[in-house]
Amino acid sequence: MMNKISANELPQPALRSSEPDQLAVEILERLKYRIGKDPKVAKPHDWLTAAILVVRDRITDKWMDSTRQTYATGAKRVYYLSLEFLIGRLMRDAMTNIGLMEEMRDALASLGVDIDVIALLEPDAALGNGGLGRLAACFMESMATVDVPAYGYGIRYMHGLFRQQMADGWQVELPETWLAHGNPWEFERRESSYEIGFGGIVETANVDEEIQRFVWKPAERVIATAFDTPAVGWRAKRVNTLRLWTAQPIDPILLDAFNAGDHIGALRESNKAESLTRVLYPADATPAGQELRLRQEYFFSSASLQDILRRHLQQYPDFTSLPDAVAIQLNDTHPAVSVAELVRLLTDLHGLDFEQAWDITRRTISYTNHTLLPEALESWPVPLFERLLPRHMQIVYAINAKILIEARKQKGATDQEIRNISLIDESGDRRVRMGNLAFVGSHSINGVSALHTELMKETVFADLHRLYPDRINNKTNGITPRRWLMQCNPGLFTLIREAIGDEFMDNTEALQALDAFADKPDFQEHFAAVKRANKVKLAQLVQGRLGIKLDPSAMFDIQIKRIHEYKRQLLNIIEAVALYDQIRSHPELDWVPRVKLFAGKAAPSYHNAKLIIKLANDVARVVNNDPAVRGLLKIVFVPNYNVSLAEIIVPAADLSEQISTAGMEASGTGNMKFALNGALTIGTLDGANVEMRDWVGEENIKIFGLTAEEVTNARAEGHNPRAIIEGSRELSQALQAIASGVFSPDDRNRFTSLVDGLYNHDWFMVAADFEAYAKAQREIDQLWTTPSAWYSQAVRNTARMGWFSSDRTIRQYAGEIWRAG
Ligand code: B1N
Repeated sequence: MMNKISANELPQPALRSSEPDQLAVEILERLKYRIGKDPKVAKPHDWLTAAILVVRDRITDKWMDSTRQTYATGAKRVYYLSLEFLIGRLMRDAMTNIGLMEEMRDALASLGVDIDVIALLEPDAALGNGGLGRLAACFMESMATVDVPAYGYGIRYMHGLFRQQMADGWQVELPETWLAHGNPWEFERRESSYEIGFGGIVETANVDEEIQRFVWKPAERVIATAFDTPAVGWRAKRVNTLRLWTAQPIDPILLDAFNAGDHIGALRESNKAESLTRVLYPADATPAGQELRLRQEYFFSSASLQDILRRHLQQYPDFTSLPDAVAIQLNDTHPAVSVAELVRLLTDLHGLDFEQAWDITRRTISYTNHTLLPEALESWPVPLFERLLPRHMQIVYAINAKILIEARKQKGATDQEIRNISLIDESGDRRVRMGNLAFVGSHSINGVSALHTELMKETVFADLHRLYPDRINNKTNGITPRRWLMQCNPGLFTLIREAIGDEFMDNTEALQALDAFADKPDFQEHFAAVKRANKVKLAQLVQGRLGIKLDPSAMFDIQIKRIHEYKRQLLNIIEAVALYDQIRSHPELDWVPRVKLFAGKAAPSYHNAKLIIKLANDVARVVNNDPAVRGLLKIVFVPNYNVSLAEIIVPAADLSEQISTAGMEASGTGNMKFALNGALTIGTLDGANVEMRDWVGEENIKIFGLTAEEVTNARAEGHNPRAIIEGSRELSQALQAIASGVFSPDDRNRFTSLVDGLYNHDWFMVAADFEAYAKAQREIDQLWTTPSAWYSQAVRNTARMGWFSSDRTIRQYAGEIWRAG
């Protein structure tokens, strides 16, 4: 039997009194003395800031405890270097984790303020593009939860990921201004500032007869200043630090120029420095490629390493202990210049010899690879690298010489192997390969799912793997169950507690106990009711924002993620067009009512991705307004996808679309969020989908399409998409309709190029997988008609996803890579 528990009644850690009365006093105090407002004139935003300050102050007590404890115990510190942290809102997360959610709700209510209303005013911190940035945010929360002393290091972008608007179905990008009302979570640390150089020359100086030192004289310098945000773990066990750097000029104003009347010129330095940290590059899974990006990468790597070394010397006499006291994790190659920078700091500034510095560097640094897409591997033209970072260029050559000599002399590498492992790509214009630099500078190189890790060994890093066979390992991604279950889906959270008790709150794998409820009619009924309530909430949002009415009893079929050809939103849209045809041709059949919901941003320069968004909108307009459809199919593209929107959409999904071309999605993490919240997955054997199938059981997930191996073979054999398309009446009719302008009467050729691409090369195997996908969709329809069968599978998905908690991922990093915590 279920024992009744009221919603969100979470056990609290022992802090100071958390009575709502006491909290209300504190809120008023912050309002008055920190914001300078009388409650009578306070705006909703002021209440939000006051509430956050109260929560932040409570967290700060714990934060100091954590820092003191790390010093006292000499525990190893982990540094997570990432150019992206896709945080979203923090208030609910922080309140839940310190166990103050209900008390703060009551305290605010006693002051006449609705916490749910002010919570919506908190901007999303969107300092990331997609999965890679969100993973970093989940890791920050999990590192604090599993008690690993850790710092996240990144950039405090003034503008995070752009805001997406639709203009006649086309994506339009607008700047995002998350700092417009200030940021009550952060502490500016003026004292933690470092000089960062660019350009200039390298001179040599003789230390004595034998030893020469290199002295880099940069032509430009800026100051990196730290802003710290606390990262609270579950039950506030520990609070870690997210340290984000901002760039400032050394001379804020050139007074001589100003006094001479050159008022714009007087600010040139200032503008140049500030432009360094002004915006996040909006490309996902593709390299940004411009000089400013390399500057950003070096800027935050150097600031972080200087900070790490300074902290180390406060506690230890020298750097021989660095690999035992410090672990530095590079989140993809974006901070890979850290390998050369750490060698530079240890040799040029701290006087170690190259061999010592190299040994310390390699034992301290480790690297996570997040993509195999060949075009996504970062490399920089040698002339650019040399001009911007002349000393680092020398160090890269020195490392390269060491590695290549070792490979040739000790390991008998062939010419081809030498070419492939070299840090310099000589195949065209010479370029510095950041993946190879990160690899050779690390003791551990990990992939983010089992399949991805195996493919790393076989493809991009095949030769390096043969030379260093112990370095590549797997750490399958995870998601924090606090944000992605407890907070975003309170209905399901409460239902689970009533069924199986509280253990899953501290050990997500205890969700397994839910398996026993999967076939119980009354539990299924409750589960379905929770899902329905979440769908009603999403339908209200869609109605409010787009004026489109959704039927909550229809199947909510959802694909939300960055728009990318390899993720194959196009496959989904084409199948929707085919279904639209079928519904009209066969009105006599019992079609399952579906809502197909899309959301996601396209990189502003990614032409085809933007065209796919337009296609989704064009198809939606026609389908949604066709009376012959009788509301059986609704298509919506929800603009401006971000973390907060995901928190509403994910709990409302019946079906999760994870349909990337096999071998191309390194892991995926949205797949995990949906399944944890009781959606069924339709997906390919790609990324972490493979392991999800192993955990939930193949009878509880709908897998279709080519395997990674089959994709590779098909490409090698020169597959023939035209023949496939012509062999499928459904597919060719759908493509004809799109190509001939049925959905774009105002510009009939709008989508010709997209369709031609499928006929002529179809790199992403849309045609090849279409039939299998359409068949899988009809099987899903069939399952939907038997609710007891559907919910039995849905419950089993929730029950068996516990392993995909980022707590598990972080324990594996801590145990197997960092040897920390
Ligand atoms: O990283 C996620 C994975 O779950 C996804 O499968 C993967 O696509 C994503 C350059 C990237 N890989 N590479 C990037 C982001 C920004 C950029 O400028 C590359 N993102 C991923 C977490 O492992």
